[in-house]
Amino acid sequence: MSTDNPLITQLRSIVGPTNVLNEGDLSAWELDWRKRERGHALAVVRPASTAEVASVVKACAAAGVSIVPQGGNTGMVVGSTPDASGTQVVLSLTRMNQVRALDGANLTITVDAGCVLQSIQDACEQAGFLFPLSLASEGSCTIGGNLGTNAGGTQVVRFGNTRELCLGLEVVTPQGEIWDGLTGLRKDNTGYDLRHLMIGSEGTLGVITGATMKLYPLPKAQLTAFAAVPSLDAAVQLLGLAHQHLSAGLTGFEVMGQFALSLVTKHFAQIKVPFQNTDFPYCVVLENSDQESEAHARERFEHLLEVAMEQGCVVDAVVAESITQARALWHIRESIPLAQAQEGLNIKHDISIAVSRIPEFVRQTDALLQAAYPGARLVNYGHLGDGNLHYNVQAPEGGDAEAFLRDDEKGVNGIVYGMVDQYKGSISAEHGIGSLKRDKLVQHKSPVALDMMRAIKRALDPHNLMNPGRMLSIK
Ligand code: FAD
Ligand code: 2HG
Ligand code: ZN
Repeated sequence: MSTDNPLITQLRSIVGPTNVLNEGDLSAWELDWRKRERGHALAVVRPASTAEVASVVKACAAAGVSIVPQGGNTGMVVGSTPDASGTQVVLSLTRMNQVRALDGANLTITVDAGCVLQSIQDACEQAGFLFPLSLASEGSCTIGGNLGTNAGGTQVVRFGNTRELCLGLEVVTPQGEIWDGLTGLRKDNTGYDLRHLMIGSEGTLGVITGATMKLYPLPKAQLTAFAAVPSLDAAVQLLGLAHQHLSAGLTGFEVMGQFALSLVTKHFAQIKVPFQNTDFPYCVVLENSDQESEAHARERFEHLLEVAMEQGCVVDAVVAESITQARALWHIRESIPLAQAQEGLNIKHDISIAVSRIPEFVRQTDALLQAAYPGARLVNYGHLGDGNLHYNVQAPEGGDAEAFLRDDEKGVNGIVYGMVDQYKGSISAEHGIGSLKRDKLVQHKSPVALDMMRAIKRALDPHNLMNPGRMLSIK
């Protein structure tokens, strides 16, 4: 074990020698989830407390060494792994994984930032509460990463993004100071809201070490349906009916194109997908959570589906009869990213457009892509309930990978993002910018907004030591 570097020696004395990794296979921390980029860290440092994080940040700041905060490393935009220079410290929060307090009367839970999302959901459920943030990566992503990216997921239509679920943060600043904002207050108008500045800042403004999050009552019943719809327009019509009939009971509304579903069948033969080999281009997963009873939930849900069938926006549907069946239906939807990874080269677009305009956007953009890249395969699915599409494109089979990845205005990204601009949409609805979309941010965000963002970054992190090169480039 090399001890040449005085910073490494200092870091070892702060977190203990076994929690500073700088030898052997560090791919779990250095390689991003999509395997797009492999970086090289000076060291991976694993503190166990907020005080240790503060000391690590102070030591790195004194040495002029930059820090990459990392949670579960499930991010989609290459934001949590080091660059290739071998000079950055990866600050992994996963040893900070304790629930600090659960306040039932205040409907809040306070947790360490390294808690895995699923462990928070489980702790809340055991105490009789719902923590509604839900993503397919919940078994390994952390709440710090969810806050860092302002993650979305499948329940946003009812509960909002991670931002809407957060009532307080504890943050270590780029200077190594600790800001304790874990108030749990629902009302607090005492100046700029620093919590909202930190949420979605992708590790560029400080290290989130703790969070106070909102809880909800557990629903009495939850029903899930998988419905075949004749078009994307029909899916939007169904969403309107679902809002009308279920109101706040509508907790999930996901759309999936048939090609996306066919990849699940192809790569995971054990998963049974309803309504395949039919003429219907899309399927929808809908979820109804009910605070009254199972019977009440079923009556409302079945009525909604009847009306939708009468109006022709649903052609066929199955309603889960048990929790196991409901999980199986959700599992189909959640398996799409993994099936896409198995299928090979793809370009992801995590976009949002006003829900009402999504069908028109998809018609026009599909046509442009097919004209430019004959045989390109559209893996179109996502959180239709909140207007967030994963409008992904799989390379044509046996096609030229280099031509497919061409990244100018005539390339796949250029075509899609050009249309997103025309529709006044966003190029990143929930995954963030990282390093993968940093140049795209400059092209698609207004210069005024970019100037304000850079001013904030320079004020809080004048030496550009927190996740440099991610989200914004600072000269
Ligand atoms: P990481 O990947 O480790 O980090 C992400 C970013 O946050 C980095 O910029 C990092 O520097 C920063 N960060 C991490 N921890 C901290 C901290 N403590 N303080 C400050 N900054 C920090 N995302 C969605 O929004 N919705 C989805 O539905 C969704 N589904 C997914 C499904 C799959 C199968 C996978 C693999 C990913 C999915 N994601 C989704 C993306 C990813 O899971 C989320 O972005 C998640 O919030 C990242 O959490 P993490 O702990 O893995 O963060
Ligand atoms: C999802 O909703 C994730 O499944 C991943 O946000 C999306 O892989 C993707 O494009
Ligand atoms: Zn998503």
